Amino acid sequence: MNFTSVQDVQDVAALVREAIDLKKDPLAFRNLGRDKTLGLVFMNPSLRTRLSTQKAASNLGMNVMAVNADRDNWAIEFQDGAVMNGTTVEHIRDAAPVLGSYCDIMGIRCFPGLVSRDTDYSEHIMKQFIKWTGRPCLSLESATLHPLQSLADCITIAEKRPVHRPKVVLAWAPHVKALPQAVANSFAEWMCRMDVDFAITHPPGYELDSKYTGDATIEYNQEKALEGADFVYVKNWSSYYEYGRILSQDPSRMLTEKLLAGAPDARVMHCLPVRRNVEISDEIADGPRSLIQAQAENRVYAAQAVLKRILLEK
Ligand code: SN0
Repeated sequence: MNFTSVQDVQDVAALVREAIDLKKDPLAFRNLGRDKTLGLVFMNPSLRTRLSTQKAASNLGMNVMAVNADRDNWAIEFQDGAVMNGTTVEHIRDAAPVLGSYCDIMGIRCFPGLVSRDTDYSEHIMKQFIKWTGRPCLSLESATLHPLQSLADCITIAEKRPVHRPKVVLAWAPHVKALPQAVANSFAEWMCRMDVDFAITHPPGYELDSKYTGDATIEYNQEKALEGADFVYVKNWSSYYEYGRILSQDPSRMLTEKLLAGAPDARVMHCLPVRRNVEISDEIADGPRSLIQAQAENRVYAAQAVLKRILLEK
């Protein structure tokens, strides 16, 4: 089993329950992963994903090896047939089987280049790791998706959900850099599988691929979208259709208390890292609405539930 998208999960609610059970007793399966090795490859920086996945694996008794492939390793070539007389030093066809021979399960982080939509959305880097390591692979955020984050978000929503069917709003926020669509795509596709009322608000031009957003309501008017929200998920992403471009830096879309006037009970979520006072105000980040730390904590149990399933399958 690979874990690269919600498509790899049959019953989202059951996986969320399994993660919540693990949270109550994290060491209940402390021997399940004994003598198994998890290899983590980071082509990009990480704080939470790296440490929460290591912690999850150690709760299951696994050994973990992690590399910052962007800095520590030989530069990897991903192009088939490349004449390697430039800056790349070894081919994925040579490097990945080595990793596969050392590890039982692999985790891969590979951000998009944000230059070519076709290249990024083909997930050629993740696919080559899957193909050439020959091991079950979990996505630690790929070019287009971040499923472990989304699972942690589903756990957080399940824990904090009100008695009624909650209204969840994914709210685009400004940023200084062009960011991937991965967190937003992924959150959308997981929300479409949860028992929630899901809406997305962003400036025109920031539409995500409808493959991920499904039947979600798209509401450009942010104030209207936020009205009556139970959960507001703040995230920046660059344009999908004008691929990788920043079309707006509208500061009025930074989430503040004022914007939540029509949503008195709203809890605020962000996957971190967050640019304070650009994406959300300090008053929100430090205030009682914030679920940001709860989400980060739940990353451990998201990773643990997924690793447990992969280990039980082998
Ligand atoms: C990444 C993203 O996909 O948006 C990782 C989120 C988990 N975020 C960033 O790269 C933020 C970089 C920055 O400069 O703020």
